[in-house]
Amino acid sequence: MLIFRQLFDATSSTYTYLVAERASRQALLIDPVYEQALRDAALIAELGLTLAWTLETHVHADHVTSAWLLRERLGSRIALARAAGAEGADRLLAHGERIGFGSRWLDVRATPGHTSGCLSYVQDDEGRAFTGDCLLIRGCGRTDFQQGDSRALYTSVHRQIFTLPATCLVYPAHDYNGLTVTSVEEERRYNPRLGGEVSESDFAGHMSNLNLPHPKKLDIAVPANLRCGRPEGDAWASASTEPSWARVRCTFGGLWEIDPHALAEVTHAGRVQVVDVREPAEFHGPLGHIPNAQLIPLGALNDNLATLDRERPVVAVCRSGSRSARAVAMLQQAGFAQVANLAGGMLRWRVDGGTVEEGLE
Ligand SMILES: N[C@@H](CCC(=O)N[C@@H](CS)C(=O)NCC(=O)O)C(=O)O
Ligand SMILES: [Fe+2]
Repeated sequence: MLIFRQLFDATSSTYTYLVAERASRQALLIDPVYEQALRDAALIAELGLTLAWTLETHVHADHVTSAWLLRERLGSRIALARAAGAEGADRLLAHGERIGFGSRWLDVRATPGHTSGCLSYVQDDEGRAFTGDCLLIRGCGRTDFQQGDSRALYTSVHRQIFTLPATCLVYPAHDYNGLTVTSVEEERRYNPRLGGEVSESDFAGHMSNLNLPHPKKLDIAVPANLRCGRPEGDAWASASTEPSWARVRCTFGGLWEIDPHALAEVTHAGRVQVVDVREPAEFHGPLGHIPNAQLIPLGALNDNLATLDRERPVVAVCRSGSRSARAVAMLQQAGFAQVANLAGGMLRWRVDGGTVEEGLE
């Protein structure tokens, strides 16, 4: 059984795919986006997976890969086509090779045309193909830069993709219209550029008249991706960095969280403000409250922001972590930069042996 997730970067309309083997928890991430590294790492952690490889379908022109960043953080290895000409990868792939994860694998198919180093990855059971910018849903990648070649693209699609089983699902690297998935059969029949009776010359005629503006990030993305996403200078290296005021983590839901033991480390030192957003009866009730916590019920938070020090981190607390999650969002909206939710609230704080005032034993 495989675990499969399709993830989206709205800025570049890029799809990132997480594929993992359920039993071994070994995972692959195809075409990860730099600005989404925290989200992707959070999902991998929440699903209890180990990221074995990041795979690129090609050297992207419109976004920077997070391959290097994820290798730094998670110890994953980087693979892409030898023909892509990038430096810093752990493995350079060629047509016919396999990338394994647990007992499963993806087959590597060279599908040049959008770029000369484009690869498609086909699941071992041929249930899914990840076609990058070779075959898009009712479209295909442009062929007017990065050694693009419409005749090569035509051949790649017809020989490497359209020959897969009709029911094989096709997952592209982009969609600009909100479409998510297609199949080999559908594209063979309905792809207006490449399907049906379209010949190589018909296709070349279509492609030479696309007249698309160049991707906005072309000049940043291509050189960075030729380094597998390793930053040069700090122009964009600061994106996706974790706060240093405590051991906090970003959830897949985009919320900063702190665990009870990590909070205990910083409350001792008095480095954070603990804001308890429960009602007064709960604050003084059997669960007790964290020493030095400031009581501001959630409904009164927005009217009492002035009582908080904006220079010091704020940790929001409630009974179970739900109301305090809302408090974190409110604080962030009000411009507080360093905020986190106590995961599991007072219930988990007490289970984990955190000290309390006023509570029952
Ligand atoms: N407006 C987008 C353009 C992105 C673009 O050109 N995408 C390439 C893939 S890297 C493509 O082949 N697009 C096909 C199309 O737009 O039909 C941007 O600035 O990033
Ligand atoms: Fe591309």
